[in-house]
Amino acid sequence: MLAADSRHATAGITDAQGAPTSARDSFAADVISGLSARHKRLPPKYFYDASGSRLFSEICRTDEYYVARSETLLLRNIAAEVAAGIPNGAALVEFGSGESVKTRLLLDAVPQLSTYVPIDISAAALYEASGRLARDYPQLSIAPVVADFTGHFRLPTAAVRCAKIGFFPGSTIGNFDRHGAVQFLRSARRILGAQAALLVGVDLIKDASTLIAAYDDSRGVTAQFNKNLLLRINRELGGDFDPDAFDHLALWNAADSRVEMHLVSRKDQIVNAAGHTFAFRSGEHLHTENSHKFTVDMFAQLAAEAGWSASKIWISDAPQVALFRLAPVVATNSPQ
Ligand code: AVI
Repeated sequence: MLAADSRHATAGITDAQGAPTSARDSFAADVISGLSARHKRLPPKYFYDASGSRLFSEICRTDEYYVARSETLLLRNIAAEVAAGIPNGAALVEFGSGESVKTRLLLDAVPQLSTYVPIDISAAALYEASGRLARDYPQLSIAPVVADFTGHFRLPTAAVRCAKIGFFPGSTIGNFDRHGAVQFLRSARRILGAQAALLVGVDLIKDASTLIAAYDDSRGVTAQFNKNLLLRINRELGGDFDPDAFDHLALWNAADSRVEMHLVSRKDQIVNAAGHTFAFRSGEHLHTENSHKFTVDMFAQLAAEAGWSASKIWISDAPQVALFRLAPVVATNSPQ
């Protein structure tokens, strides 16, 4: 069933002074500052309009993008073990739930859950997925929250008194920089409370050719996904980008342990967007995404910085990804 207060659980978007801003204004401001910077860049969160989300689902079905496939297989194998550690009446809280596809593996394996709280910025996708889940899991209270899960929001009343299990699959943690990842894990700890656990999907470092192919598939779906950012600027901010005047580039930056995606200008060109004019030199890069990869130790250390310890780590078959179950570190008094 859908929880009674679910339609009200919407967090507003505010600027630094707390004044409400529209999503379009924030997008325009980020495009103007990103394209005016010496090293041009755009935040990857803007990939996910309706076409971008469709393209991302298609990426997950390409032969090369192992991240989603390895994690789904792993989750299927360990679901019963994950379930065993979850108390009766607990709430599952998913950060960035999208279509809640992997969630069903957990919901099927953990009948003792009382509540599911999917959190997503896209209201339409969230309510559609919640409606489908409410039909398929009638015993579960479903309490969706429309919010940017990296910002401030409150959990719905249905979940407040339950023990909470956070769920953050898909290696999305890799799209943050280190500071952003620690901030997110800290805020998840605050939101979930002291009795919580957090299940996080993490992509592991592997050979460069496997990594690069995953972000530059042979059918060109990832290239289309990357260029959709330019088309979105055209659609929503009156831009005149020609996507054919840019090449998609995926590279492995070993020093920073991340796959980077760029769009590379094929010529000197002038582009208009959001009421501003931007000059691109031939060969100039527009940096669109970082996807950080970890060793088990690197991620355990990052989680520790945010007050979590790894209580269990599961690793998939190759190409390897990991699922970490994190538990809050309880502060102990130092010995006298
Ligand atoms: C959503 N995120 C975890 C994906 C990733 O692997 O960084 C986004 C993506 N970008 C290109 N392909 C997939």
